[in-house]
Amino acid sequence: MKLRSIESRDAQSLAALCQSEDMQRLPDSNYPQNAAQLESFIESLGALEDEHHQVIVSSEDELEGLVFLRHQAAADQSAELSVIVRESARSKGYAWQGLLEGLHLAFDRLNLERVYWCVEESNERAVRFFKKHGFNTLDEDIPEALAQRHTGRGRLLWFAVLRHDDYENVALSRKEICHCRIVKIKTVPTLEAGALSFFEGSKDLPFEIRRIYYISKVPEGARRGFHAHKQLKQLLFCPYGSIQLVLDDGAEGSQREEITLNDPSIGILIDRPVWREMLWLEKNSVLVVAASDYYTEADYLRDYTSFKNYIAKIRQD
Ligand code: T46
Repeated sequence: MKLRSIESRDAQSLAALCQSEDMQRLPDSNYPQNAAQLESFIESLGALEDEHHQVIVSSEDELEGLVFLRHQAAADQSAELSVIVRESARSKGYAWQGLLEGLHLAFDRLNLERVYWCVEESNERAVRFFKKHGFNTLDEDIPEALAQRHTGRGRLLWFAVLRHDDYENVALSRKEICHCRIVKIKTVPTLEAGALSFFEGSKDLPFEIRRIYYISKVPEGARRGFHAHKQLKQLLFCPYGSIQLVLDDGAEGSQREEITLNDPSIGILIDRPVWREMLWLEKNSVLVVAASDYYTEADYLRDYTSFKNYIAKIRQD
């Protein structure tokens, strides 16, 4: 996926997005809701060479969402960020990628110092999304002008990111995901010639490596996995691109947890029977796996109910 400027050919798809519940929740978004008005709105953005409004598009240039920065305040170089994705683009990583790209836009292209956004506490899906990605709600008072724009809405949770925050890795500041360790792979930077990452068999991993496999040439949006292993231990990492990994430990009442692998120096050590699903956020991203044993189909649990039963049984024993 990527962000690009809005063009008049987007008017039709944008009109549908503007009528969505998420868009309706935003006060004074300024977006007209029918295609004809949107076309003139888009023309006016083009005339202003506006960069504050961008669409999220798939690698096939299909419109998946909208990112925009509003109410830029000169005093503290801040702005308010909104990310809206169409319903069919949910759970495919577009919202997370859109948020990251929106922050890049704010800090790298528009030179802002601080970006705010808020969600209604009752919007459980959105609250879960930000918490899951490691963003903490703001404790400090938010600027008066900002708060005033949202008066009349339900109780709001505010978030803020500063220019120098490590927002890309905010999710990686967690130590584990679904009880599986997030591992820092040793990485040696080379001046203007990239970086070299390595791990050494019995020194860096709690198992002997018997097999290495990698998954490549996957189109954007494709999903793989949907299974767990009974015994196999693995280190998963993404040396190129961006892949979302979803893990589920099968325990009663537990939540599925997600992490975006987009940093060659980060690995996930899966050393227990955990259900896994992988979503390719960018085409051609590569997933590499170092495994503790040879390939054997008998170690797979490829049916979710069998996996849950298996977990219930080992907990009982
Ligand atoms: C895992 C996730 C992260 C082999 O013949 N040898 C191998 O070493 C592997 C891994 C697979 N295969 C065969 C089995 C299937 O016929 O390759 C085919 C595709 O495997 P699968 O559908 O299991 O691929 P993914 O991407 O769903 O899962 C893979 C691993 O299989 C799995 O262990 O944890 O990556």
